[in-house]
Amino acid sequence: MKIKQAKFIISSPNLALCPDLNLPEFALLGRSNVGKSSFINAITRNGKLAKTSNKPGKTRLINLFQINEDFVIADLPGYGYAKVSQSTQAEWQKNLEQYLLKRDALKSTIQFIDARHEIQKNDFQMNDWLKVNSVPVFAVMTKCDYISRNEVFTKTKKIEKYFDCVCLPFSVKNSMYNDEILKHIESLF
Ligand SMILES: Nc1nc2c(ncn2[C@@H]2O[C@H](COP(=O)(O)OP(=O)(O)OP(=O)(O)O)[C@@H](O)[C@H]2O)c(=O)[nH]1
Ligand SMILES: [Mg+2]
Repeated sequence: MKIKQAKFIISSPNLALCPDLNLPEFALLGRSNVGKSSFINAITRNGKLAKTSNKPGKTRLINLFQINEDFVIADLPGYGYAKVSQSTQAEWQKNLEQYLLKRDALKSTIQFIDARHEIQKNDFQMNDWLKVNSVPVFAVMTKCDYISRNEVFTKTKKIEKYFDCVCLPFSVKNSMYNDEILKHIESLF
């Protein structure tokens, strides 16, 4: 698949305010700062589409982006960001769970893991929650520019084993990873 057009649709605080777009949807999950929003900009080759930041906690809402007339990406706030109040965190968790459990168009979640770090406790918790609730997931190991080619191979295999799902490598610095990920997304339409 070639990405010819990518557009921002809406920022929504909850499922009820997400419009029906009648396209397969993929939601990005992962720790704050792992590179979810950067992924959207890299695959669409539009550095300004999704807001990124080197400070965690940039993405606060469910941000929907439409790719061609083919699919939708939902950029979600990252987990593990402690700087918001407990009540804000609880509210967001409720909204997120509702979105993940009830969004009819959702074909799969994509769980992002930083290539530099081991899988963290909250990554496992998120992955377990998805499995328990039968929400489909595959993994993307991002920031692969920080590690060697050998490590890319061994680390993706390790994530596949731990999460029992496909794990594909990615880096915003190297477009050679894009095609495999887009091909996998397309196979899930
Ligand atoms: N070297 C490198 N840096 C990356 C890569 N992907 C993202 N980054 C950097 O990581 C930082 C965080 O990226 P974001 O895309 O804002 O992270 P996020 O997961 O959307 O974060 P939240 O919105 O807080 O959940 C930014 O400084 C990016 O430039 C990558 O593949 N390689
Ligand atoms: Mg973000």
